[in-house]
Amino acid sequence: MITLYHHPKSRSTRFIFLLEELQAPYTVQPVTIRKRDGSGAVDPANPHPHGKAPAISDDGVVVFESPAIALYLTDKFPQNRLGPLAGEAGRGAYLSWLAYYSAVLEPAFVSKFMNIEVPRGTAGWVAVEEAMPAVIARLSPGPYFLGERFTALDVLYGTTFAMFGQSALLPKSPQIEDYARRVTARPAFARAMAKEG
Ligand SMILES: N[C@@H](CCC(=O)N[C@@H](CS)C(=O)NCC(=O)O)C(=O)O
Repeated sequence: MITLYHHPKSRSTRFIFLLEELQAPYTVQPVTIRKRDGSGAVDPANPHPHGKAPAISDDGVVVFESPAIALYLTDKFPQNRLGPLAGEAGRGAYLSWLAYYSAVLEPAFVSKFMNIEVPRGTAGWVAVEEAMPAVIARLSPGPYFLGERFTALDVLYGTTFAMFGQSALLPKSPQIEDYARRVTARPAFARAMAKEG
C-alpha cells in the first residue's frame, strides 16, 4: 500500500491527482513542512531527506522527488497507461521530460522569481524564456505531452501551469492556458481537490 506524505496546497497535492488517475490504493499521511516565513517544521514522520513534500513509502520502500515518484507509480500501476513502460514507444520522451521538469523547468521558474540571470554554459538549466518555447513545441501536436495519451507528465506540467498561469513567471500563452484547463478539467483532479484539505 502506498503512503503519500502530504502537505496541503503543496507539490504533494498533484500526487493525490496522480494516485486518483491510477486508481491505486493509497493513504495520505499529513506532514508539516518548513515555510518561507520561518513557520512550520520538518515532520519527523516524513522520510524525505530534507523533510519536503511529497515523498511516498510503498510497504517500506521510500521514494522522493516528484519525477522519481511519478515514474515509480506509473511503473507500479500500469493498468491506466499513465506512463510508457520500459520497451514501449514514448518511454524515452517520458523519461526525458520527467527529468526536464525538475532539472530545467523548476530552476528556470525559481531563477526568474529570484531575479537571477541564468549563467550560460554553467547552469544545468536555461531561462524561462528559453524553456517555455521548447515546452510549447513539445505540446504543439497536443492535446497532451505525449500526444493523445494523458500521462504523469501532464499531471506535473499541467498543474504547474495552472498554478503559475496568473503570475508574471509564465510568459502569456493561449496554448499553455488551454492545456492547463484541459488537465485540471479531469475528474481525478476534482477528486484530488476534494481530498486534499
Ligand atoms: N524537488 C522537490 C521539491 C519539493 C518541495 O520543495 N516541496 C515544498 C512544498 S511545495 C516543501 O516541502 N518545502 C519545505 C522545505 O523546503 O523545507 C520535488 O519536486 O519533489
